[in-house]
Amino acid sequence: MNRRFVLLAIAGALVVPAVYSVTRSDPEAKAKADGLQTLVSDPYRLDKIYRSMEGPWSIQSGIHLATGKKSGVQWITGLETEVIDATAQKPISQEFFCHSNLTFAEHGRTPGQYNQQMGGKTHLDWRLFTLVPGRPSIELPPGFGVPIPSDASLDYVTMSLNLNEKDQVVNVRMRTKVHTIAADQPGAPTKALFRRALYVLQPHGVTSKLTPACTPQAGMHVGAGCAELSKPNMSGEVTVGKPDNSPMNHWIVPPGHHIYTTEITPQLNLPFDTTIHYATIHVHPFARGMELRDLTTGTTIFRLNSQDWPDRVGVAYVGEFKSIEGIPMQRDHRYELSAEYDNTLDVETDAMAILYLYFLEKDLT
Ligand SMILES: [Cu+2]
Repeated sequence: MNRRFVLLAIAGALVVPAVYSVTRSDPEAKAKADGLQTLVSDPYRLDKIYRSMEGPWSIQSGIHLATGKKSGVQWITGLETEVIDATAQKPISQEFFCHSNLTFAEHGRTPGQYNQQMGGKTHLDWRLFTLVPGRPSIELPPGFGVPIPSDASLDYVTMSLNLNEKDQVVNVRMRTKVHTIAADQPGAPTKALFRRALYVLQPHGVTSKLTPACTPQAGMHVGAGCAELSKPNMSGEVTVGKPDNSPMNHWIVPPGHHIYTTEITPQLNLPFDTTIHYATIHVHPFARGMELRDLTTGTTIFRLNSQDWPDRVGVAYVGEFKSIEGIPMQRDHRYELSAEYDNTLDVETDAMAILYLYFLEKDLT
């Protein structure tokens, strides 16, 4: 597979520029040829307060990123979503963004089948990219990408929310640019990444008083929630089940300052020793940041901060980690994830803390 990629890349570099300039006709084709695919969602009418997972949402389904079928592999190198006015289609306040998910199409092949199609050398799961409040775009480091079969069918789910605006109706859409390139194009990545989501878990989850939560319910689309599941079990597999005593990824934060910590070694379940090249987090309002620690060496790997809007409820910014060199993660080390919350209200609030990591595929690079 490795050698084939290189050959394709070389062949592409020689042939493509000539063909390139002739085949660009309509703007959509041009955008695709330039490595961008733009998706505009249905309009969402925000006429009252909509909390996380309560806002209007939609699915754009059956998306195909590849312009031709020649290459066999299509890379995704980044994703950006912008909240725009529904009519004028100009950017407006990003506070109305709940989350978005780029996934394999729900009724298409399974991630296992896609991995097989990629020669059994990839570790793709349903989700390719998730964007969350404070992180409206992800751009992987130069030379890195997530490879998928070029005939893959994708779904894109976007959801809005409204935590503040009570006095006027706001009509929004989500406009998304997928950064994508065929493996045979010049400048295509050579280093493949796979994604993992790791959760801080707490013994007592959110009860009915704060649900519907920011978590998918059974029967919902695979891309519907900002978390993959309400209950990641300790083997690292995912289930959406009846409430029991398992720790939950959505919990209550009393007033005051709190640190929540979970050992994530079982969730991580790495296929091999590898390196982290991109990371970002999902948290709820009143979070201050998350930290990943190596328990075996007793060192902090990184801390990613979170900032709320200064004048309204909501997460305005979350940090990211990006590196070409990468940070080693070892299969036989133990790791811990923690989240810091500072609830400045005099009532309870709710919390989640998810770390999204992109790891180097060993057998594809
Ligand atoms: Cu959430």
